[in-house]
Amino acid sequence: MSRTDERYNVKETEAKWQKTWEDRQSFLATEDPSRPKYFVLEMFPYPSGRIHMGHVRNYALGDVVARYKRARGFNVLHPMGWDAFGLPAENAAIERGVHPAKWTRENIAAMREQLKSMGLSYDWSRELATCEPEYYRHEQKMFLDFLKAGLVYRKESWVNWDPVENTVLANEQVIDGRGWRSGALVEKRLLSQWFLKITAFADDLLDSLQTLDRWPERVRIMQENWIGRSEGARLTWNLKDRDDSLDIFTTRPDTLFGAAFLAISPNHPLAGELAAHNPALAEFIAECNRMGTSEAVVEAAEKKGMDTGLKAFHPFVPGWELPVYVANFVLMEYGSGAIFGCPAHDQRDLDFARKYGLTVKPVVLPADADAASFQVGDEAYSGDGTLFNSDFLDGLDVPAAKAAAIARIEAGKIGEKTVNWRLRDWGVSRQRYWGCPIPIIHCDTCGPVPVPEADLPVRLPEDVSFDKPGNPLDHHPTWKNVACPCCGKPARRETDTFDTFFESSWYFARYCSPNRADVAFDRSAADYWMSVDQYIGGIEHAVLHLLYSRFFTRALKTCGYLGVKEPFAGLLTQGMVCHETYKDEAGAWLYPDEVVKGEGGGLVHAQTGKTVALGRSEKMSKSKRNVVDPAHIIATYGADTARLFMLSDSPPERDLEWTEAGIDGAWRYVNRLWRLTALAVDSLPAIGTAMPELGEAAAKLRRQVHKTIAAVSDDLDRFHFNKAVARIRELTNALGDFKAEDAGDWWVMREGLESAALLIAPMMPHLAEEIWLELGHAQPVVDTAWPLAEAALLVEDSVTIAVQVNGKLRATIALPKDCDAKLAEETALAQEAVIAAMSGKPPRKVVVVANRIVNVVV
Ligand code: ANZ
Ligand code: ZN
Repeated sequence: MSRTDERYNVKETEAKWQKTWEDRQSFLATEDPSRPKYFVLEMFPYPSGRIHMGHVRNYALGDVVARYKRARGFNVLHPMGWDAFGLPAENAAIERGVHPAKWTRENIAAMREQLKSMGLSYDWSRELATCEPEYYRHEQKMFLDFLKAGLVYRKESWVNWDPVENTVLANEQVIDGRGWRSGALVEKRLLSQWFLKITAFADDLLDSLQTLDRWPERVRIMQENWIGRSEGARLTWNLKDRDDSLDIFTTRPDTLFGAAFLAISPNHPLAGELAAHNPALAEFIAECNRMGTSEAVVEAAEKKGMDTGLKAFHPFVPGWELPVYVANFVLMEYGSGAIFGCPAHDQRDLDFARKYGLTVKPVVLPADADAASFQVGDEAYSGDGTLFNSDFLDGLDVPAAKAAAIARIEAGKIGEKTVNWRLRDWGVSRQRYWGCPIPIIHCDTCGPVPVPEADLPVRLPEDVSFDKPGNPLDHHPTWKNVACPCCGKPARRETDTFDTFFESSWYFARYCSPNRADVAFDRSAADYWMSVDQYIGGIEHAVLHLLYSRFFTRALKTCGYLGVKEPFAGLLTQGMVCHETYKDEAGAWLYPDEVVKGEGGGLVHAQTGKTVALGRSEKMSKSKRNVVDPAHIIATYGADTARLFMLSDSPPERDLEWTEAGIDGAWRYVNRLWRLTALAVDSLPAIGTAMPELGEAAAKLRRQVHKTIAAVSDDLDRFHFNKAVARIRELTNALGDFKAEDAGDWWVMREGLESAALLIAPMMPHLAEEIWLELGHAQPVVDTAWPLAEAALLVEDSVTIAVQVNGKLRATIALPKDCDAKLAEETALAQEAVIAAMSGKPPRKVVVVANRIVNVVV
């Protein structure tokens, strides 16, 4: 068979190289202080059972970075693991009777094989699964250390209760008033919970965002908003006919003369007290609580209130009484759970005032408005301006008026300047089985007692049943019954487990020494590897996971575990993988492989032939069936093709449109590059052959080769993977079009093919290895350095000039056109042939004729 007919055998080739890398332990990482380190990490997956295209994209991106940095001489750590606790495992147990541990471990095994088939350069010896006691024992210890350090406390608090999942949800797990997984309307309940004091680091979490200059601006802004620092004032209002007062928080003390009412949260203690004698108010409060009082719910809901009948005295104007309402939009968890409302300058207050017939008195005059006629209609005015209708504040601008009002408040000792944070402490208790047990024992005499360190880990019992609703740990017959570590009397274990964000808040550091049983991290290993140099994952984790990890790293530093406070120095948030959607005539979603092109060119159902409606492209999701299974793609076209397509079509942070044509194009490229090599290889000069004289076309091609090397390196440094791929494809086309005739041509062909193999290796590592081997190299690409571009070849106008030693031609060199004499002289004297001709003597004279010749006299 001639080589032209040979085909690239993807399956065999990819399996062969995966085995080679494994046998050679190519990706095993060890600390080596003599080399610069590079820790690249992709967000670890939840072991749902199968990888999806989002995973493929995420891990392909990470692998390019890892392999590229490796080739550039970095000591790379690139690990993988499993975020293995969580609800789906329990749901599987409830629905299918399979134990969460078994379900999870089987899923991990299946997904590990899938990941291995992608040829990812992971150090598998560092694999971890968070559901194993070898992992979670360390976080139990961390929790106890945080407790000692004052970073943990227990508090009765209102929680979001998901009536379907039977569990507490974090605020951020409530989306538009519904549970993030169940979609059920969330209710309020009062429970005793463990909290981590993330607010203790609020200032630093905010300020340090400035230092994260390799994070996307957008993510930093999201974090900033989530932390939500507000400068304002706390102010006390005296209540009429009561020996009592009300504290409010405001960011606009300048608008105090425009106040129309006070409002307290339905969960404010005063509201509760009044409701005890006021059934209508009690009913109103109950209604608010049914609706939920989280920010998201409140934002969406109609603003409602009820007059309590109480009056409050304005702090600056003797005798001015304002009504006090209970209002559904005032959150108990923010500020002091009470506000003053200024309808003219706050939209919510305005809507409220219109509804309940309260006065709307503007006190800030916009620059172009007239004081006599300015009015507020349906829209509150929240901009800048000059104060009016405001006594001692009249004539001041907003910032000055804020300062003046605060000065007066502080002078009168009725309040002070304060800073308020939107950030709340992190409630970590979950009434769930498949999570890390909270290492606490409850004793009727001693209260909550930490489990002694010697008794860690508190293992999750595996003999549990899921036939009753609620927490299996709670109804396990024996597990929770233990003696109190303090007094020895019968006591009960805490049956709550940690929020699963707990595990993902420190896993990155565990990778530094994942097999140490005695400690969470080997300190010197952590000092060597941390922080993660490049973290890659979905934008959906832009707030919580990243914020919790930043907090955890600080808490671990406080407790002496780690030396750094920022876990992730660089962050890349990748876009989604999208696909067209299809519906049949009945409106049911169809899978892409159920749809074909009909005779008329329109889309039809593959079996029934009936018309199919094409919908817009959306994120691949099971619910819309617009998914393509990566396993199928890899089995058909190989991992390299899938990886190449993932990288080539759009920049990583943007959404990617999955198309049949795109994957086809990638597949054809794989074959083209392979065939190009196979056809050329017999004509190529041996490895290491000195460069012969080059004709014009060869010199030109060579310049393209080196320009490609430089540009691709630059692209990869900036994560412009799609551009890098496009450039390598251009080079491949140029090599394919090149008609090699003489020795110089073939020499450049070799250089071009070798460069293409090395440059494409981070994206298509298997094909690169195969080509490299075909080109005669004994040492695989994984152990070969990144190619370097010759500077002189990067300039568009380069000239080839002669170098003579004592009048005899010894070499030709490529130089930028019109370059300075010094570069010409240095380059000439560095040529091996020139050095040889000089036989160790120093040059007596060097004459450079620009763009023509370098004459060396010895
Ligand atoms: C009077 C006022 C006048 C306000 C005005 C705003 C505009 P941020 O920026 O988010 O901190 N507020 C205070 N506590 C609240 C609570 N527990 N629930 C709901 N709203 C609350 O917002 C601070 C502003 O939100 C405060 O300033 C207060 O209304 C309201 F023209 O006070 B302001
Ligand atoms: Zn006790």
